Amino acid sequence: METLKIGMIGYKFMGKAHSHAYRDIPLFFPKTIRPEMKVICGRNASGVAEAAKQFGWEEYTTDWQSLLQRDDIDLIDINAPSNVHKEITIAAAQAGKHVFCEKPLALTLEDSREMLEVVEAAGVKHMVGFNYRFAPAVMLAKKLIDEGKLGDIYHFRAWFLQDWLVDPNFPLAWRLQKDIAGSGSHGDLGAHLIDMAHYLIGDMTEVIGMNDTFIKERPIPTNMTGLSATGSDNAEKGEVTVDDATLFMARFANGALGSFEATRFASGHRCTNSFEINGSKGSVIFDFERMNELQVYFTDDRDDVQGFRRVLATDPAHAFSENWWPPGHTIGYEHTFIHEIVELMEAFREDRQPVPNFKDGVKCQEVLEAVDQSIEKRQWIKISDV
Ligand code: SOE
Repeated sequence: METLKIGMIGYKFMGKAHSHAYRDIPLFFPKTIRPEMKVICGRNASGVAEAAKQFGWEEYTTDWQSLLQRDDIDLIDINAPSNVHKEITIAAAQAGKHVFCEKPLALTLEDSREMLEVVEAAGVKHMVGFNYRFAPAVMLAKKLIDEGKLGDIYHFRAWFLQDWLVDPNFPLAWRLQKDIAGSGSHGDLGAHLIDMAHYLIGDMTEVIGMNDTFIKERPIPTNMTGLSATGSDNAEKGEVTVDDATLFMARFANGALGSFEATRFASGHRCTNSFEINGSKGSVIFDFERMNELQVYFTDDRDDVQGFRRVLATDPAHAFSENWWPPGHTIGYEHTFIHEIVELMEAFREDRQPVPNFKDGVKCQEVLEAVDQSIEKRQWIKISDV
């Protein structure tokens, strides 16, 4: 197989990120399978037509069902809002298409489990879009942990802070409606932290959380919306049905303790997606806003140079970096998607499932659900009980 023919559903923020990745792969990763940008699909004919032209798709359509029936499509990329993930995934897998779906996989744990069952029964490849794993500095943290360089892991603390909802007049976007988004900061931002924890530390055994919705009603949008939408003075308001912030604590199977904070109300933080890991032999700190760097500390460094050092993860020794620029020439947000889709292409070349796949999506959803149950019941919840 030399090429993979893509049909993509959704054309906004993630649609652009994925399209950009498909375009860049032949240029920077010529040895992997080449994605063919066949058809882009969306509900609004003029919007999707414009996106097709701008992003470089061969064709566009507004009919996702007919897209799934085409013989010249191998994989369906779903980056439309979360409430349509399940229906499209199931129909795509049953039509024999491989599926790449944005996170969170589904509105509920139950739905995500059903999606996993269907893709497994259909024997197709499946991937879920946790892109931050693919920052080379994060992959360096993973390597150090796997090599035992940090020793026994005691702490994983993670925080994903944004501030785009601080303005009470920010409109009631789809991301604030439970029936479309599933949850708020929890599923949107917390899901990334949970996946990062699974990738770096391993399984969690139990969790306890708390959340709040600080602004309970917002103006109904008249014409929107992206994250950059500004305040609306529409007098008509609607109820916010998701969490604005969710915090939780966790125990990991390996004995480590975890703390997680996801919020859209951290004034001044645009996209602070960070973690710190402390082990018996050292620590690492990652901050997405400085995504090329990993702060590294080793307990056995000489006494007179003890302290965190800044490692720039852009050398050929770092994951994916040989395909980019000379050392020190940094990469950005869009590269996490390129690396993620290279992994998807490599899975086809090597005939295996990509990672992270729907099993990882379900594992994430289990923790999301356990945290929600713990908030409702005001008690610790075991992951094995959800
Ligand atoms: C919005 O909060 C958002 O774009 C998320 O939906 C993404 O998953 C995250 O990567 C950045 O923030």
